[in-house]
Amino acid sequence: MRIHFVSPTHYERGGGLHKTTRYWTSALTLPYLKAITPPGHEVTFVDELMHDIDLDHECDLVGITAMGPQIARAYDLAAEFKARGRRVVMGGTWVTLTAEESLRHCDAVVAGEAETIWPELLADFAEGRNRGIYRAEKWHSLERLPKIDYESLPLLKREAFRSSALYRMYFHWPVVFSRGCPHPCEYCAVQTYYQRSFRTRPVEDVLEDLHTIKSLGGNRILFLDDNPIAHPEKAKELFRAMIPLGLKWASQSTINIARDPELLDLAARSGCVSLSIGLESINAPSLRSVRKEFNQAPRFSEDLRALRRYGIQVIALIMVGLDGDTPETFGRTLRFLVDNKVSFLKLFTPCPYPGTKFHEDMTREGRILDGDWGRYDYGTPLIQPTGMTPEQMIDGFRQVYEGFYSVGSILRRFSPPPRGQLLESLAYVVANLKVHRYLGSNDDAWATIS
Ligand code: B12
Ligand code: SF4
Repeated sequence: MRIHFVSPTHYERGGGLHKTTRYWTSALTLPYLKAITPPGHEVTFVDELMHDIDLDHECDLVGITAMGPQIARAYDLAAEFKARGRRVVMGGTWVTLTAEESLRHCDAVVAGEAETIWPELLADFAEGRNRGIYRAEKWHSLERLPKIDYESLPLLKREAFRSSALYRMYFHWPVVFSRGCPHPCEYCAVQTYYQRSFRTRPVEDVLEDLHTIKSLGGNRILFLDDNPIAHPEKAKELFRAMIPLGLKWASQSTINIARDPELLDLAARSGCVSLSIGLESINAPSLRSVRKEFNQAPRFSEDLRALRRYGIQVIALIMVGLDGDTPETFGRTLRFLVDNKVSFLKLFTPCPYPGTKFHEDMTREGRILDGDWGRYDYGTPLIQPTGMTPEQMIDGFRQVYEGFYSVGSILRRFSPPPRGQLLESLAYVVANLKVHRYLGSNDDAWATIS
């Protein structure tokens, strides 16, 4: 069969498609789906963030992935392809958690990990059969995962990578070490999708990927993991093995990385330069309201100091408008972020992703304000907050962003820069100034910083 994989972009508020000409990393879902497709099929793929989709592309089967607000575009694309006589299959986090709904938009849904079930679906389709929902019944061991062709990453600009030192510093090569997360945060689609399971790949398999990337000239890595340190001893084994490679890497992580001195030391020595950390709230009751109390807000300042001592830049992820927050929380949050010299900030209004406990609770309590999946982005009031009005939530959201990315705040947060990472700090100052300029000139840009 001729299979065409598609990763859609999301709609902007005015209805246009969000596009970019440059992106700092690339998901590897599409080349990975190609790698796990059994031999004998012809596979092509396209990521709409940077490339246009040809709805008349000659193929027998279209496979669509989607995350977050991309789902609205994904459903529209599925309808377009179906109208042109193509069979459409969808997969990924969102459709896994809404399999019945998603099936109304396409011919079949792959729910869960595709490794075991995708060959079965293809065999069925080749024989003219279709079970509709193909649910993976077990987790893959993650041992000896098929290799992707790193040169085919959909968002990698190969020519720019060869010719521009700046682009080489900017582009982060994606690598997966683990899947899942054992924590119970109720809003989180990851723990829901993985049912709080957690697995790591064998360290030698990850090293093979890292060597491949090095051989292509890459030295900046982005771990696509949600919480690579969930098994600290496994993470230590990886970090120890990475030290001789001399790479720089970034990842998401829980704040627990700052609370294990050996882990933090190994992370820094293996090249960790920045971490996106879900602090979520500086308010203990707000953390409790979504079962993220393991974060222990009162320890944040000490934790951030520990990370700073190693020169690790922190990208703070914060939710505003949780139960427990009031209008007064915004000012305190901003002061905390500036006083603790956080390098970069992503704010989120609470998002009730379908399938999560949070969505279930908000539905039961009649608090969902918007059912348009295309608005399930970072900055739309999607739930009725308890300690403020939705308008106050959005005003506070803007107020924190405006204050955080003001020139005064940027100066305060980067002077002095963390020890030993001058170049990284400079890159972050530039990124901060870019956001400052962008927010100043785009009224509706607040929901799209990524
Ligand atoms: C890397 C990543 C990103 C990157 C790169 C994305 C890119 N397009 O380049 C960045 C940081 C940019 C990003 C952005 C966003 N992301 Co993101 N991202 C991830 C992350 C951490 C890993 C995804 C990944 O590549 N995994 C590795 C691949 C191999 O696995 P996979 O994609 O799951 O695919 C497997 C199966 O799902 C299945 N499958 C997937 N698609 C398909 C399609 C078909 C046809 C088939 C057969 C099978 C199949 O097969 C694969 C093999 O088993 C996930 C968390 C997670 N662990 O899933 C979040 C995640 C997918 N992101 C999410 C979200 C919400 C976003 C954002 C809206 C912002 C945010 N809150 O983080 C934006 C949206 C971007 C946009 N423009 O709309 C949510 C999605 C929630 C949901 N219910 O949809 C997740 C689950 C994180 C979370 N905490 O909730 N993201
Ligand atoms: S720690 Fe992060 S990835 Fe894990 S369940 Fe909580 S929000 Fe999800």
